[in-house]
Amino acid sequence: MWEQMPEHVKTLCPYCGVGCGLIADTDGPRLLRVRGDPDHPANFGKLCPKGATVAQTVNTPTRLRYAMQRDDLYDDLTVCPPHTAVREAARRLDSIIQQHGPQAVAFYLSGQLTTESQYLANKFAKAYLRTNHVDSNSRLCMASAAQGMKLSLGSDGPPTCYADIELADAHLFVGSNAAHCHPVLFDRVAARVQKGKARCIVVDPRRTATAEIAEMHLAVRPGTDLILMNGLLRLFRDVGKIDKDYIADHTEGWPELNTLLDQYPPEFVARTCGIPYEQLMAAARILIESERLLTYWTMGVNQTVHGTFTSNAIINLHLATGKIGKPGCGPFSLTGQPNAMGGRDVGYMSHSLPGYRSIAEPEHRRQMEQLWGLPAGAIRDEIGYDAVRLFEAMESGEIRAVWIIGSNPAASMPNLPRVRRALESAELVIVQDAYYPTETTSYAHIVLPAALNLEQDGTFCNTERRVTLMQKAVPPPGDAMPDWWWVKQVAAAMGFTAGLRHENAAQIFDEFARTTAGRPNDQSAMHHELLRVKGPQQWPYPAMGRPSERRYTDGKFPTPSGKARLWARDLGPEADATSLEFPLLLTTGRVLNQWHTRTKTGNVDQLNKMDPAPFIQMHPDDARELDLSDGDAVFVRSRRGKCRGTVRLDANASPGVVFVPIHWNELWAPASSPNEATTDDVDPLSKQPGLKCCAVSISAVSANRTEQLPLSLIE
Ligand SMILES: Nc1nc2c(c(=O)[nH]1)N[C@H]1C(S)=C(S)[C@@H](COP(=O)(O)OP(=O)(O)OC[C@H]3O[C@@H](n4cnc5c(=O)[nH]c(N)nc54)[C@H](O)[C@@H]3O)O[C@H]1N2
Ligand SMILES: Nc1nc2c(c(=O)[nH]1)N[C@H]1C(S)=C(S)[C@@H](COP(=O)(O)OP(=O)(O)OC[C@H]3O[C@@H](n4cnc5c(=O)[nH]c(N)nc54)[C@H](O)[C@@H]3O)O[C@H]1N2
Ligand code: SF4
Ligand SMILES: [Mo]
Repeated sequence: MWEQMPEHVKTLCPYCGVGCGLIADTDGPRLLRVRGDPDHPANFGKLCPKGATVAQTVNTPTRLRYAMQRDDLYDDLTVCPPHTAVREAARRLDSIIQQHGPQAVAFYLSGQLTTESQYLANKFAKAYLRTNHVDSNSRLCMASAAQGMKLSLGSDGPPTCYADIELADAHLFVGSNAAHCHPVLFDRVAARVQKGKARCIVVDPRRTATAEIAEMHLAVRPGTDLILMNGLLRLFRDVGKIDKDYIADHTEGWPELNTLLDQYPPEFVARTCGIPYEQLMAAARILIESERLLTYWTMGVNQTVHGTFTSNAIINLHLATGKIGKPGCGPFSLTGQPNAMGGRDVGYMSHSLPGYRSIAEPEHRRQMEQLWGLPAGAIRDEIGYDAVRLFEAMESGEIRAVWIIGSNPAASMPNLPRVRRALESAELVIVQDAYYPTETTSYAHIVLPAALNLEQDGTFCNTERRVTLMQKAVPPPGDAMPDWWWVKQVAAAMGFTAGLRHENAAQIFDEFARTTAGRPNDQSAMHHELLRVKGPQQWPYPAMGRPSERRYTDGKFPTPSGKARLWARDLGPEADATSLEFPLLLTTGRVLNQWHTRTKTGNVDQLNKMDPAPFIQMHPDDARELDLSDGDAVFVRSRRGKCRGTVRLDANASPGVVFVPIHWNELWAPASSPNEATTDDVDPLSKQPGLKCCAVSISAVSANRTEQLPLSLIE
């Protein structure tokens, strides 16, 4: 018997952090199509091609419908009833904990899960199992921006809102290809620029679709954005366009920063960033002339080994010019995944706890112990492992079990040769996913089928801190269940029931919301019923006080002094420097019509027609030097590994920089994942790996004939 469900259900797009509202049209049990929700303040009915085709990703032959298990990786996975999978997961986790302690167990979570699932998994691990090795794919994505905002402003979470887009008269994009990655948001910017109401500058080594609409494109050398941001602020200062009152009243650290800026004269900046001097000066003029500036930044900044420093430098520009906390102004970190904001709210990183609390702070641990009804000292005081260290510790045998929920690390982590060794050496790998197979299920001992966001109630929080209730539109297929449900079942089978008795997502949300009371991300007055009746709401949404769409409007910051911090950030050494052997830089990223490892978009014909195949984007000058032509098969080699691909000549690339999209990995294009080559060197402050920049060499496959021969013939 089918559950009776309404036929037009309000939910959300499962893809990017713009967080567009969807209406799912069903005939009861089946999803017929999705439309943009005209009432949702993120999109007012608009959708990009990915959002518009979500219905085709829900009921595919590749959906994971049943649990599976095997004793070891030499066996085949066999289908089993849910209770068997739960019992096996519990038994094997228990046995590892008995022998090696709880810290031999790790969780790897995702910004694509509901806040409720993120919260419960994090609580189970940190409060009951007592392991802080809980990290997430946000470490590869938002860690540097989050850390940058925390250090500069006292709190993670962007201060701006979408309504600022129409109020700004200048838009600066640093390392963001928003035209492809945040399309509905970018359309609002493009509309303003095209009407001549706002100016736009794009900083990206490649001439992207975002750069196409901009008045100015600065093709920076990868990894030099910090120098550029310091250089720009220096030019503001030199023409007296800083806000001395704002600096004095609301910030600390100006004298040190002021001194540092002396080291960033425009000649040096232009030369080091690889941009013409006149362009730098013209860009500075546009920004200096603007009254209301929004600076968007994403992976071109975050995924570098100094992403936190660059985030600080971006925020410096806004603080020193007083362009923050005012309409149409502010540093605007764009969130990648649909609910990475929710994940950060619940503290699903190895250093954090719910309500923007830190494991490292004794008072924060004490507060969470109280909220969770735990004895004092129950939460471990040592910070858990970040994603890169987590897989390193798996390789060395320190971490023996990992439960991966909603991510595909065997494709998306840097330095895949190491990640594969790590997964192979783990005693227990539990993979909870909505699709099968994935690159990561190859390493799974237990596979648990997850419901998609359209198949459950729950919340996502988008880039502008807006929480939307998603209502269940259709039932999940087979034995698939919401992610939190699997966590609760395994916990119960291990004997942890107190504290994990939640019957539904609404109850989990209520408990989570209480943990935010009085915190910078206060949403303690929110609950599912309120979101159902009043629609999506932004935090802060406190029980006491007023909600607000913009933060820091009073110039007060959640730091001990109440002031924001200006940081004097100087560039350290390059992580993976070019050399004679590896003379080119590899950068990686996205295309408009594919999503990450393609478990969803790979099923959609319309999308695959528009972005059909992987490629290696290369400037014609580089190709000429290497005697390569369009369509040639090549190897990309780095100090860690190599991948193969097909050259696409493109004058929009920067000379010396090749770009490979991240979407085609082992399942779709064997031996072609750029992550075979990328570096797992991390930003020391955020532990985010420098996925955007590594030194490589390129050579024609035909010039490497020996590599195609069996080893026995070569020797
Ligand atoms: N279509 C689509 N949209 C998505 C996603 C997707 O998979 N597909 N994923 C979502 C997620 S999780 C994320 S995190 C976002 C990512 O959104 P973006 O960060 O906009 O996307 P990327 O393509 O990873 O990188 C953006 C740009 O950074 C540039 N870049 C590389 N190195 C540097 C550098 O050193 N400096 C500068 N200034 N730029 C550099 C690249 O050339 C690229 O154009 O997209 C979200 N939206
Ligand atoms: N070289 C390079 N590598 C990168 C990046 C880059 O720019 N360059 N970007 C990094 C960034 S920013 C990100 S965010 C990561 C993304 O990397 P991943 O997180 O690995 O990417 P996805 O393919 O989105 O993986 C999500 C997995 O969860 C499954 N899934 C979807 N919905 C659900 C659900 O509701 N529940 C469960 N349990 N599973 C679900 C999907 O089928 C898929 O297998 O990649 C990172 N890796
Ligand atoms: S812009 Fe992002 S949230 Fe909106 S429809 Fe496209 S992928 Fe979905
Ligand atoms: Mo991301």
